Parts: sequence; structure tokens; C-alpha cells
Amino acid sequence: MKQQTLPNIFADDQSPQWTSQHDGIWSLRGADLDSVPTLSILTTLWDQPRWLEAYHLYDDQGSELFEEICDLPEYYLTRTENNILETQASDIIAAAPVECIVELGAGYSKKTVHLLTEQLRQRGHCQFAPIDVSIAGLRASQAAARRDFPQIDFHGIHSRYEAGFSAIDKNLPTLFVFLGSTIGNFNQTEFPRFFRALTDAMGPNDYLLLGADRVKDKNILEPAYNDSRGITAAFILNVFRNINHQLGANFDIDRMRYHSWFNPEWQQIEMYAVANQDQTIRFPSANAAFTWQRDERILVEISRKFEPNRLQEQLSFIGLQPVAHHTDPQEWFSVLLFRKQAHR
Ligand code: AVJ
Repeated sequence: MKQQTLPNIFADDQSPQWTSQHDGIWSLRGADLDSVPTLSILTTLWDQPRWLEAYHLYDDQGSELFEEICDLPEYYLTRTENNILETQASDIIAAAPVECIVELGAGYSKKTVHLLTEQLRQRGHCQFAPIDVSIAGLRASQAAARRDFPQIDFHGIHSRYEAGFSAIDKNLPTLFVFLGSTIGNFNQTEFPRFFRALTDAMGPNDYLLLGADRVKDKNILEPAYNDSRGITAAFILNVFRNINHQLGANFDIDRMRYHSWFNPEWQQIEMYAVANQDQTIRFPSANAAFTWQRDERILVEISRKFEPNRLQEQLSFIGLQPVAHHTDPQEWFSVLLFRKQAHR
């Protein structure tokens, strides 16, 4: 293979670590993205209460179902965040003088386009580097970016978020973008760990744009996660199809149901699968089994809701200084801009 030159968005010492199979998309060398699931799934299913890490939801089928969720009348998040970005991208980009936009997630959603458009309009050039574990997602993003914005320098980063953002050159002024309230999936342990890693990876002229769904009346929150067409239920229960497929397990989707509620103390939507009757779940590859008892719940996903002022204060302890707060007229969703705190 010919010697490839790593684009300048990467730090100088990163060159040996990355390789490119597809023009413009860089993969972390030797990282086996598939070796983790078995370990993760068995460990958390043997926990009490049983639970699953959210990333198992996003196989091809799950990703498609999530796209459908985003268009549901009850699921206000995507629409609301998109409106905020559509109307306020110009202010956001003006407040963050950067050369490069790094998106956590495959990117090139309608929402990201507002930011790219403004970056090009205000600065005349734009480097765009989405980070995702899906090559297919990155290629789709690349094709769309080439079609609509031939002026953009596109560098797909094929890795998990942390490996991706840690590889970015700290000297390159960068806006990290993490939309959709994906932070809502992080539990109490994952949340501070993630933000510490991200802040460590940020250089002195870097910014973070964060989308966060807000605490609000449960009569608005709960239907967003229990829609009348049953798409959310299908999305959550699909995780067991994925697990059966990956581990040769025998979860019976027809003998389980979906249950979700807003837990006001933890300020989170909790999404469960509940067994309709006792079933023995076997994992032949690991030579392991457990009895999933009737009415026992498995926590498949959480979606935490935030109070923006409190979130800003909390992140300030990790080294992120609040710059701006954008919200919608109903104050349902917040898009928060931070910058890396100068060393004290
Ligand atoms: C992708 C984590 C932002 O929590 O709203 C939507 C996932 N799950 N409906 C969310 C989800 C069920 C979504 N996030």
C-alpha cells in the first residue's frame, strides 16, 4: 500500500496509528470494534438490575428505527434542536472562531449543515471531521458533503469517540459538536469520564457545542419515548434481535414487552424490556445462561434530562467555560456553547 499522509487535523504523533482504506476516511489501526460486545453484554446482563449499554441499540435495523423516531410527532427533540441551529447557527459560529468542526457522530445531518453553511459563509473555508464507528455512515456523510459543499475539506474518522477526538491536533482551533442530547445516554459514571477525556483532548482555542434535552413536564417527556405507533418500543426491543444475532442467544421478542417512564428523582426516562413469562436465556458461545423471570425488567436505555444552568456549572468544574446558551421559544431543548478554560 502506498504511504499515506495524515491530514493536518491530526496531532503530529498520530501518524502510525491511522490508516485509510477509503479516500478521505481514516480508521484507527488494529482497533477491533467488534471484540467488545460479548464482554459488555454478558457483564451488564449479570448485574442487578440487569441492564445493557446503549450502543448495542444501533445495528442497521436500530439505526433505521431511530431515524423513524426522529420524525415522530411525539419526538420533539430533533425538530426543536434543528430549529435552534437553523435560526442561531450564525451567532454560534461567530462566537467560535475555529478552522475545523469535529462532529461526534456520523454527521451531515440537517442540523450540522446549518453550522457548515455558516462556517463557510463567515470564514470562507471549513474542515469537517465526523467521528463514527460506522464506515457506512461516514461514507454517506462524505458523499453528501462532496455533493453539497465541494469546498469543504472532509476527513472521516472511523473510531470510537474518545480515540477520535484525542487524535485531533490541539493547535488547530476546533469546534467539537455533540448534538441530539446523546449525552442523555451516559450514566453517572460515564458522564464525568467522557467530559474529562474530551476536555483533556481540547486545545486552548477549542470550543464545544452541546445539545441537551431539558427537564420538563412528564406529559411532554413520556410520550416522546412511548409513541402511539410503537416505533420506540420496536427500537428498544430490537436490541435483543441484535444480541441474538451477535451472541447466538435466544431472547424471544414475542414474549417480552416495552415499558418506559420518567424517573423524577434521577431526572431520566428509563426504557425497559419486561419478560411476559419466565424464560431461560442461553449464550452458547460463552457457555452461560440465566433465567429471566416473569415481570423482571432489563434496563435497555436511559435518556437523562438536564437543567442548562446546572449543566453549565457542573461542566465548569471540568474545565469548560460557558460561552452561550441557545434555546427554543418553549425552552424544551438547549444548545450550549463552551470553550476550553485557559490554564489557571
Ligand atoms: C439518541 C440518546 C438522544 O435519548 O432521546 C430515542 C435515543 N431512545 N428514543 C434519546 C432514543 C428512544 C435518543 N438519543
